[in-house]
Amino acid sequence: MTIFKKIIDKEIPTDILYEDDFCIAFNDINPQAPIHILIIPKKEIPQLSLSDDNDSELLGKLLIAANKIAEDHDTKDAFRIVINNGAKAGQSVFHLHLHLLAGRPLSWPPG
Ligand code: DGP
Repeated sequence: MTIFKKIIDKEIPTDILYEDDFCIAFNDINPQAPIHILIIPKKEIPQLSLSDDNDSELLGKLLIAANKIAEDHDTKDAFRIVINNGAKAGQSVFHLHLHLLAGRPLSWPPG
């Protein structure tokens, strides 16, 4: 079981910033920007590449949740969504999650 599943199950107390039937969101423990929020599905999908057509609605819901969370944080017009897929791409927790980054200039290309 991943640490994120324990957060979903409320086994590890975490300040939940957003929750609906599909996902929860909370601050990243190691923020890379003034706003760095993780949006995670309640369904256990280890990484994006292991999702399939049955997850289409869920994946859309995650992005719509990101919009709402960005709006709640007054950063609707300037945020970045990142999904690290696989250890070589920087994924360290194997429960699918979106990083929502905002609150500072975000350069491109990313590292
Ligand atoms: P990634 O490297 O893409 O798998 O991102 C995992 C992120 O999860 C990383 O930025 C740090 C964060 N993180 C890991 N463990 C915890 C935790 O227990 N609580 C919170 N809030 N964030 C965590």
